[in-house]
Amino acid sequence: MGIGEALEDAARFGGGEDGGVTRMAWDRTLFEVYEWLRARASECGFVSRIDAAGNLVVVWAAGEEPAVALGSHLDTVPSGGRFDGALGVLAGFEALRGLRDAGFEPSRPIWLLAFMDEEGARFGTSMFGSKAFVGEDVTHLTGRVDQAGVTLAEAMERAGFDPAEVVGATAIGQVGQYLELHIEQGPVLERNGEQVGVVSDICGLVGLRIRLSGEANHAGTTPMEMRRDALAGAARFIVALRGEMAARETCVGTVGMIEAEPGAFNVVPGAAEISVDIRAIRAEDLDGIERWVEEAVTAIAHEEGLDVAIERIHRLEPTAMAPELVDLLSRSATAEGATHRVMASGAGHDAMIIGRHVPAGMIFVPSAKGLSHNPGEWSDPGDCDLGMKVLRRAVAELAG
Ligand code: HGY
Ligand code: MN
Ligand code: MN
Repeated sequence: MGIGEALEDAARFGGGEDGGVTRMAWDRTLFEVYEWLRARASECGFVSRIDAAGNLVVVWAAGEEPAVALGSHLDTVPSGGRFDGALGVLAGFEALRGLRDAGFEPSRPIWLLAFMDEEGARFGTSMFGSKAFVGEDVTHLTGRVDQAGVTLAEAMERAGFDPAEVVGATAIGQVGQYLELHIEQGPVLERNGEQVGVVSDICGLVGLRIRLSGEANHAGTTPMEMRRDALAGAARFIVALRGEMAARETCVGTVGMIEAEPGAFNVVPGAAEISVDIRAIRAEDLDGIERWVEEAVTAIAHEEGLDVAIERIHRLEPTAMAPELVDLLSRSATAEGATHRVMASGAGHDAMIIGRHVPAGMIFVPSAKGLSHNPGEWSDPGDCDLGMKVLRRAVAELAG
C-alpha cells in the first residue's frame, strides 16, 4: 500500500462529510486509527504498545543502544486535513516496512511514534503526549475542560487511562535521535518549486485566553455612549492585533476562537472571551508580543469601560533542530535527487519538545496552496513518497 492509499485509508477514521478529518485527543476515532496501524505493524513483525500518555509506540527491536525514533501525530484539529501529522506517522511506517522488505538489519532499535494530542485542539493541551514522553509534568493539565464540559482526566479515564500514571510514559532516556516528516503547512516550498524543506528551527508559540467583562444590557434601549460592550472591545483588539503582527516581519498572531455572553440578538454582550495564538522564531520576539498584547488590550478595555483578564494557556520556546541532523537530512535529500531548502517552521511540532532532550531533525513536503488545518489540505503523492525516501535514507544511516 503506497502512502497515498494509506492516508486515504487512515482518513476513514474520523472522516467527515466535508472531506475533513476530526480525530480529537482521547476520542474513539484516534484509538481506532491506532489499532489499524498496529495491525499493519504486526504483519511486518513490529511489536507496538500504547503508553500511559496515549502515545502509540511501534518498535523494531535491535541491539541495546538508544533508539532512532521517528514519528509525528494522528490527532487532528476539528475538520482538519488528512496529511497534518498522519503523513509523518504513515510515511515513517512505510520507511520501516521498506527497510525491512529490503533486508535491512538495524544495529539499534527503531521506534515509530504517534504522539497523543499534538494539536491541543480539545483541551488546550498541545504536545501533551510528547511532553509526557520526555518526562515533563502534564498532570496539572488534567483539570482542563473541553467545550462539552468534559475534563481531560474524565476523557482519559473514559478511554481507559489513569491520569495518575501518565508519568510512566517517560521514555526519552531510551532514545538517541528523533526525525519527523511533516507537511510544510505553508506556501514556501510550492512558491519556490522545491520538493523538500529541511527544518532549521521551529517557532515558539504562546497561547492566551483573554476575557473582557462589561455590562449586559438591552440592545434597544441602551444609548450607544452608555454601553460597556465586551464584544466590541474584543473586536477592537482583534483588529489591532492583526495590524501589529502585519507590521512585525518575524511574527504572526491569530484569534481563532471567540465567545460572547450571554450570546443573544437583543443583548449587549456583557462578556467576551477570545483565544490568541502567537508565533515567533525568536524567544525575545515572543516576550515583546506578550507585552504588547497586555498593553493593547488593557488600553482598549480602559477606553471601553471593561475589565480584562489574560490567562496564558501555553508557551513553547523556539527550538533549533540539531545541526548534525540538518546536515544528514540535507545530504539524504541530495542523495534522493530532491530539490530542497533549509527553512524555519512557522508551525509547532512534537519535534520541538523532543528536540529539547535529544537531537531532532525535521523535513517538510510542499503543501498545495500552503493550505492546512482545512479539509482542502493536499500534498502531491509523489512529493510524499520522495519525502518518505529521504526519511528512510536518514533512518538507515542512523540505525545502520
Ligand atoms: O498549531 C500548530 O502549529 C500545530 O499544527 N499544532
Ligand atoms: Mn496541526
Ligand atoms: Mn502537525
